[in-house]
Parts: sequence; structure tokens; C-alpha cells
Amino acid sequence: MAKSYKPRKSDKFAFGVWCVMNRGRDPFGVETRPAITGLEAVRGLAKHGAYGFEYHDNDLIPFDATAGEARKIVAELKRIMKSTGIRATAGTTNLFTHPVFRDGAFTSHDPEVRAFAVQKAMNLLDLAADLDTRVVLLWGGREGAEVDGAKDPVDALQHLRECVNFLCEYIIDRRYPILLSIEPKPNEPRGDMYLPTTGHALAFIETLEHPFMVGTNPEFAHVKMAGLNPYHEYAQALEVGKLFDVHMNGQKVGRFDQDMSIGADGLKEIFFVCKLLKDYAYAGTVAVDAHPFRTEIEPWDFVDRCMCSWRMLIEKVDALNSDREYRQLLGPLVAQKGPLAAALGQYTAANAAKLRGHAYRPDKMAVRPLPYERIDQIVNEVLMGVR
Ligand code: GCO
Ligand code: MN
Repeated sequence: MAKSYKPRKSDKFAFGVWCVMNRGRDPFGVETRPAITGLEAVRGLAKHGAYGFEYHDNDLIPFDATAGEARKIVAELKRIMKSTGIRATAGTTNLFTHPVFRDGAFTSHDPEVRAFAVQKAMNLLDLAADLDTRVVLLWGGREGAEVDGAKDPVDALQHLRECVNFLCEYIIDRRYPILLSIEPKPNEPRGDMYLPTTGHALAFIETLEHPFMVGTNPEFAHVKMAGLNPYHEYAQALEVGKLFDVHMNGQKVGRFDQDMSIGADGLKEIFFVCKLLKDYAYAGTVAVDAHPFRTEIEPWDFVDRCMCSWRMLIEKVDALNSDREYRQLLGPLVAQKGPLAAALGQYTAANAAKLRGHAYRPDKMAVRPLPYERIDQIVNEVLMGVR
């Protein structure tokens, strides 16, 4: 790897420990990589220069671990964090692997399953507080349906709201400095998942009892699976102050959840996500949620590569933003002020009269230059390194 693209702490790279623990298993084939434990994954990530790691409860502590075993693991994890400086930047509850969640956790018909899911999530919140984790993700892996005759989505959303409200109250009660973040996904593993896109998540959040405690972490791959534009999705969350975390990876549009490395596909699209985060001084972590190709026998080239690619993208963002021709072309388009812009800023009777009274000349307005071919070409030239 080129030296200048080595990760810096200020890049705030985080990886899901599950990403490096991923063993290449898919629906058609068994594991191609040896097992590593959550603790080994954290150690490796620290060694490779990651700022933080994200974790599910069961990545670190097996589902059936005793309280004593769990204590030992957490103590060792804290030792690793202390000696390497790596942080536990986001945590989440695994509410999808065990068959008890086969028809959902927070959206299950069965109140005992929902209660068990909430108990598991409260335990995770305790662990998160202990590890100084500030963001807890809610990814509803099994929150969805295949059989619409069997589950009413209105019921499901009400159950989900009840559980998220309950967890917010728990956080308040315990005075934990933790925010919740909903991760939307359109499908997989369920045929259809509830809260499939950023917009769905944002609308749902506003119906909660404590909307200020809940945000969203869009994932590049999930957005592309839905056939949408990642730049726009992330922007919608960011614009309302709800971008609590980001999951980055590579993905072809409309396919199964490929979870490839950053830049493995969708380079221009992820460039624009990077530009958004840079332009608006996003201060959270850049979390990679992907896994090595099944052909890899160990995960570290994947880890290095993702961080290297993001650093290269930042460099390209800087190059575009400071490109003289780009700025000249964009300048007059984005900075248009004047009496009409001012009047549009607020409804008053006087402003309405101003908009009504203006002598519009649509034919003239329709031929004002919009040099988008040129602008897009400059972007491509920057990305291809020929400028
Ligand atoms: C996926 C999701 C998950 C979540 C993780 C943390 O598998 O599609 O992206 O990896 O991000 O469970 O919430
Ligand atoms: Mn994710």
C-alpha cells in the first residue's frame, strides 16, 4: 500500500468485528477461512490502524456464555482497548441468528419473543455503556416478512415503536450517554424488511417518544440494493442531523447483499458519499461493513484496502473541491442570491406579492447555461487521475 494512504486516527475508521470474523460462508458453500474470535479481530484491527470497532453482543460474548465467561471476555477486551487505544465505537444486539428470532424480534407476533429481544438489547446497552460506546445500532435483520397474509405491517411497526421507545426510556433511566441508530435495508434475509430505506427510518423516528435519541446509519450496499442513490440517501439523514453512523462498502445495484470492499464497485457513487461527509464536516466514524471476497484466506488485505480506498477518495474530493474550472463552473450556479431568493425564504403577504408581481420570462430562463456535461467530465477526470 502506498505509504501516504495509511490510516490516520483522524480518519476515524471503524470495522465491524463481524466483518473480519466472516469466514466466507454463503448459501452455496461452506467456510473458506479459519475462525477467529472477536478479541482476535479487535487486536488485528488495532494493529492495522483502525480507530474503532463495531460489535454485536454475540461477536464478543457467545449466545450461551455464562456470566463468568462474559466477565472474563469483557475484561480481556478492555485490556486490549487500553493497550492499543482502539475504541468500541458502535455496538448492536444480534437479534437475527438464533431461531427464536425466525419471525422477527421487536416485530414478532409473540410478546415473549419481543420481551426476550428487549432483554437482550438492554444487556447490550449495559455492555455498550461499560465499553464507552456512544452509538447502538438497530439493524432489524429478521424484522420483515415473506407472507403478507400472516403479518399486518401496521401491527409490526407498532410493536417496533413500542420496543424502541422502551429502550430509549431504559437509556434515560440508566443515564447512559448512548444514541440509537436505525440501519435500513430493503430485503435480505427477509423477503421484505420493515424500514427499508433512509426515508422510512426518518419518518418512523419522528413518531417515537424521544426522536432526538434516535438517528440512522445508512449502508451503501443497502441503498444500492434498493436501486437508490447513496449520495442522496446519506444527505437526507445528514440534513436533519440524523446521520449517527455510516456503513460503507461496495455493491452492484439491485443484487443480493454483496458487502464488497469500499471501491470494489460503485466508485463514483461512494466518491460522492465521501464528498458529502467531507463537505459537511461529518464527525462520526467511517465504519466499514463488508467482508473479504470468499476467495481470500485471511481478512487483512481487505481491511487495509478499504481504508486505503477511502483515503484516496478523500484526496480526490479535495482535488475536485479545489479544481479551478470546477469551482468557476459551479460558482454562479450555487451562490444565486437576490430579491427573489430572499422572498422565497419566508412566506409573507408582501413576499407572495413580490413573487406574483415579478415579470418572469420563462423562455429566457429556460436557456440559461447549465454546463453539466463539462462538470461531470471534470469529476471523471479527477477520479481517473488525469487532471
Ligand atoms: C447486514 C447488515 C449488518 C448490520 C449489523 C450491525 O448484514 O446487511 O449490514 O451487518 O450492519 O448487524 O447492525
Ligand atoms: Mn451494516
